[in-house]
Amino acid sequence: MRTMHRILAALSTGAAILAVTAGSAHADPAESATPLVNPETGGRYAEYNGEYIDLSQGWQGAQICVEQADASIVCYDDEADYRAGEGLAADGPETLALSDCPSAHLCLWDDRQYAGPKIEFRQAGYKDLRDYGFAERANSYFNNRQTVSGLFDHHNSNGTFTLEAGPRGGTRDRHAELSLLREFRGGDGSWNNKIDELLLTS
Ligand SMILES: [Ca+2]
Ligand SMILES: [Ca+2]
Repeated sequence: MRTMHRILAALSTGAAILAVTAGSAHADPAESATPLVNPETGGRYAEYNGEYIDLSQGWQGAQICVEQADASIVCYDDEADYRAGEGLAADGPETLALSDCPSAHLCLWDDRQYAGPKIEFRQAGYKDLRDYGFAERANSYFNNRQTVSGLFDHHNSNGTFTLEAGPRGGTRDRHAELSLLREFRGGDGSWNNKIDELLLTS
């Protein structure tokens, strides 16, 4: 936990962050209709086309995965299925946009400019992206929440890098960035395909 404590200090926005502890946001599996974690891999299960897949072992063709209010994950084949499944209004042909990240969510996209496979988180807490099959994939992000989030790059030769993703409209609002390519990380370059872990604060 020492690394996490340093990260918490680095985020520097006070009690709201310090109140978050690893695992605290998880729903009690006994109260959930869906299994959350594969005990053999630590991977997160997702419901996808009526079956459960372990996201840490690959997305099996899913394009959009969404953390639900009970911390379970649901994945979809495409934008139309996603919008129908999540109760969102149908979108026009211009589907690659910040507006594809709903309010109160932090979204990561595999490609630049909010394109490609996408994962959405809404529950406060740490998210080890390896468990979600999304480590070192993100090239775009949008924190469409009311609180700051942390994006972490752990697995490199220079230790951990931390990028604050401020809430929309705040002083560290990064949502206007076109791509993580433009976000200098220090060390050996940009944040493209580097993020391993998230911290969403409540
Ligand atoms: Ca990528
Ligand atoms: Ca990394």
